Amino acid sequence: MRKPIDLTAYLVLDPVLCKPIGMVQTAIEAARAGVNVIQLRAPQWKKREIAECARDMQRALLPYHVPLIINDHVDVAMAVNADGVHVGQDDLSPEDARRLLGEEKIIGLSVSTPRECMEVPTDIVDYIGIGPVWATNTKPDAAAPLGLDGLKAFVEHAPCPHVAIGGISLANLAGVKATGAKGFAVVSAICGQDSPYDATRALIELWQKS
Ligand code: TZP
Repeated sequence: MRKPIDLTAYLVLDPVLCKPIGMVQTAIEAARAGVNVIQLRAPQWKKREIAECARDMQRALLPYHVPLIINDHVDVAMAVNADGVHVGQDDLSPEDARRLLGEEKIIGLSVSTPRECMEVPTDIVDYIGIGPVWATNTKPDAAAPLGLDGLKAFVEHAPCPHVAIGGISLANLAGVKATGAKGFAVVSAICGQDSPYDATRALIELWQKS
């Protein structure tokens, strides 16, 4: 039996948006403010750079006990002994990721269509990322936005723990919570904000009281 994972507030780090203070400092501030999971996503980086950044981040995150998930690259996750990996529909399959990572690591999978949601291998995947809820500049090539009604339908049929992603901000977070979603994942609502700490606190407090 794998350990349950708290997905309430999930930060996805983006190196471009994090430029002002960097990925590691952004992760520290968000962890200090209470995020439950951090994912390192740097599609424009070489794997060596991702691995180096992941190691720096692991050292920095030690006091906070926040799991670090690597986006896409199972080999990098293995090399740095990350807590898990998040894969998309075109990446290495969850089955292969599980074969490589073993039973203890966290595996997340992105889903954007009802079919993808129905076909989630729930014996292998720990959680799904549902989205994009709204179109977002952070991932212009994302699938068609679901909107709140679409998200609600996914949430009602979600076969395993889940987190909503895509265009989520303070302005629409209460609507996301009202769909019954168990957690929210954000990039630009934290990365690149004047104070990632304050931005994270504000999101978590609003989620808790919505
Ligand atoms: N997957 C679906 S949308 C997205 C990812 C990684 C980006 C979300 O970024 P933002 O800035 O929170 O809209």
